[in-house]
Amino acid sequence: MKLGLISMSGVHICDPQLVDVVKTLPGFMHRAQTIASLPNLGLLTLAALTPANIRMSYHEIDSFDDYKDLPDDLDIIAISSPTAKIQEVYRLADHYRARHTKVILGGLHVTALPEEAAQHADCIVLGEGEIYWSQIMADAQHNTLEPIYDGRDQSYDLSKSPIPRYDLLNVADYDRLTIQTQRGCPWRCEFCASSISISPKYKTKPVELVKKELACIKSLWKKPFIELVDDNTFVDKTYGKQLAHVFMGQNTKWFTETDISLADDDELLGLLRDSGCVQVLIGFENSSRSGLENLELNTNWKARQLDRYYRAISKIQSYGISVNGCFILGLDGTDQSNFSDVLTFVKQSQLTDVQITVQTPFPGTPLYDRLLQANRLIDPTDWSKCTLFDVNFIPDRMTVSELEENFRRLLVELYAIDYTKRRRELFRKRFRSKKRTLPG
Ligand code: B12
Repeated sequence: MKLGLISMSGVHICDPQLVDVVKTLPGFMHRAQTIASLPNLGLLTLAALTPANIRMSYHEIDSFDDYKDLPDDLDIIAISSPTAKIQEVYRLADHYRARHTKVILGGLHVTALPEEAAQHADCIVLGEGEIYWSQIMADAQHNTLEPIYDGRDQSYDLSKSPIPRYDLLNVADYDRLTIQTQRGCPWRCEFCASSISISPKYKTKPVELVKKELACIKSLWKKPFIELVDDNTFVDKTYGKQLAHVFMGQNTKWFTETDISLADDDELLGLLRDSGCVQVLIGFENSSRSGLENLELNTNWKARQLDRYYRAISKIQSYGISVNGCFILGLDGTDQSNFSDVLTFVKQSQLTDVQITVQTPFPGTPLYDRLLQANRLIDPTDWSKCTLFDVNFIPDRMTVSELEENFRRLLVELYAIDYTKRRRELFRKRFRSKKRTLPG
């Protein structure tokens, strides 16, 4: 049996005016190109659970049209499915099924909308893929593939995680490689369509396993840059410290995503800097109280942190770890004045890097359900707009075109080449020269 693991990859923006604008912004393009070359860790993980008697290949394509680059003797294909390009995935799936190649679909979008996905697949997999993958492969070999494997009510034990098959990659094609150390998040942000949708429970991978994954990457690439594809790495500070020790002395730079509670732990910050953590990405989400209000559904956590945003950024950066702040524009409770608020916040906080996105109602999120209910989705099934840069909802305090225009303008202001350089130079001058020795 020959299995093709196919990732619909690349980055994607629909709005042609926005595409024209971003082309003129080297800072934006550079970040987009860097992340666009990340591999599909989900598929590499499933590859590691695939029996040795199945011949297997891994492919990244940008759109349906690239199917011509895929081998033409595949018996079965497994495609990964971010929402933005799901229509391309369905076209590819339909194309292969017409040729009697079996199609397996799984991932975040399929888990959110199983009935839709099932129309284009011989088999859909819901929830974390590892739960049923060995069985799916055995069933496929016996020609007894079920139409649905539903792992949504189960939680995969990350201590059983296999080492992803990084060896299937031509590592020279990548700027950085990824490791996942945790799934889920204790916070329940209304918009979040990330790992929480397949892992409602926050859980971490044992650090011994992370160490093995890092060693595997280093056997293929001596001095890699590692991006942890986590949603909130340092919820558990004790775990964070153990993780820092995994990277210590490895001569490896790394980056991850977390929340501002990181600023509360000086020992952890010191360890992170000494272990090569160069940047943390933090979802501040907005700089205005009205925008943050009720965004986090459990305890309104995000709004409650606003007063300490400046102090937290300054503290983290003082350890030589730059902060990449993420902001969402178009949140309920914000009007056009919010664009200049965010710009002022970025300037005054001295954030080194910044990412802005437009509020995006991904299927399966509480945000999607709320906006659908309120009749505020422009096209409830236009999944191609789920890019984080396209507007597919009616904002509550501005028009759609006001949101789009102001967003484009803010992008130009934040990513202007001079301003981007100045932010990074300021950080380098103030913080990067400092050295810190390990405690104890
Ligand atoms: C790395 C990454 C990328 C990489 C690689 C994408 C990839 N396919 O893995 C690149 C740069 C290409 C990318 C692009 C985009 N991304 Co991205 N990306 C991520 C990131 C940071 C990590 C993903 C990851 O590696 N997770 C770890 C693996 C192990 O988990 P997983 O992929 O979910 O896989 C598990 C299950 O879902 C399942 N599974 C997944 N696929 C399959 C397939 C089969 C057949 C089966 C059985 C199971 C299965 O099994 C796996 C193991 O349990 C996430 C955020 C995050 N922290 O998760 C955003 C994220 C996935 N990206 C997102 C978005 C919006 C985009 C873009 C649209 C951005 C843009 N404007 O272009 C594009 C989409 C491009 C496209 N082609 O559609 C959203 C997607 C939300 C959604 N529901 O669709 C996320 C969640 C971030 C967010 N802000 O919400 N991204």
